[in-house]
Amino acid sequence: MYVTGQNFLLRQIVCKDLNTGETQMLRGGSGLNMQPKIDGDLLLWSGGATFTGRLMPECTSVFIRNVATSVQQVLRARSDTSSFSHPAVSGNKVVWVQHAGIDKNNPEKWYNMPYDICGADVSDLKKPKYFTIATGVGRCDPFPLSNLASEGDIVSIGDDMVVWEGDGNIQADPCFVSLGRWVGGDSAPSGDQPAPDAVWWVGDYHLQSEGLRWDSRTNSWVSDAATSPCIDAGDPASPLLDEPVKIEQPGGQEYVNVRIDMGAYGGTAEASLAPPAGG
Ligand SMILES: [Ca+2]
Repeated sequence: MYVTGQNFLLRQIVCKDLNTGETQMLRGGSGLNMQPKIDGDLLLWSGGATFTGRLMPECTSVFIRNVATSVQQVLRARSDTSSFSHPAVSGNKVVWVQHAGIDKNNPEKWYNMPYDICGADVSDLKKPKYFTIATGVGRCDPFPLSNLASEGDIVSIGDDMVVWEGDGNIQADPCFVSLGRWVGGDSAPSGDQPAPDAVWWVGDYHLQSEGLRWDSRTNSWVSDAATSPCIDAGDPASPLLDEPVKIEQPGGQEYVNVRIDMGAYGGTAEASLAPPAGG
């Protein structure tokens, strides 16, 4: 019989068959097992991390078990830079939340990091067919140990429909004029680190538009070859704030603002304006 004692963070999955009354205790090989989901004979959960007693981040794996055959395996194995959590299952398809590119020793690469929605067809449990459903759709801590109890569902699946919690960001190239980047430096960079003598060149985060885009260098409205999907894509309930309501250009072309923009210049007098509809 399993006894938790005082180590309330040692968790396992308990599985009770309502027909036989039989109860099983299931683990993924280590101290933390949580977020169980079941459909048919397929049971999913996340965990596998050893909790050391300190409130520090831990990455987790996703486990799968066929409760009829007792075949169990790691569906996605955690690493120091990737964590898999919040599984859900429907039929032979499973989904989960994936955090990639994290660093549990660096808070900036742990807290509130973007997550992907991934999944697999597990018709053959030994040969899952993995797929990615959407990338960078929301943000959360991969495994918020400090707040275990309040961790809610993020993704679910029913038949062939997957639903998830997103954060309102749209998944498209925002078409900034230019991105900030490290430039120069005589010595070779190492890994992701810029050369020690490189300098940060501040980007221009105005949104490109085939309509009107404010050019800070010339202090004038210009047109680009592309139009950012972030123009007029802000909160529909928000007022325009300082965005121009309408601009008429010489020649009679009229640019109308229908909604606040997303991005750094949304709500400002330098917000880009979309090209006229149909033109
Ligand atoms: Ca706008």
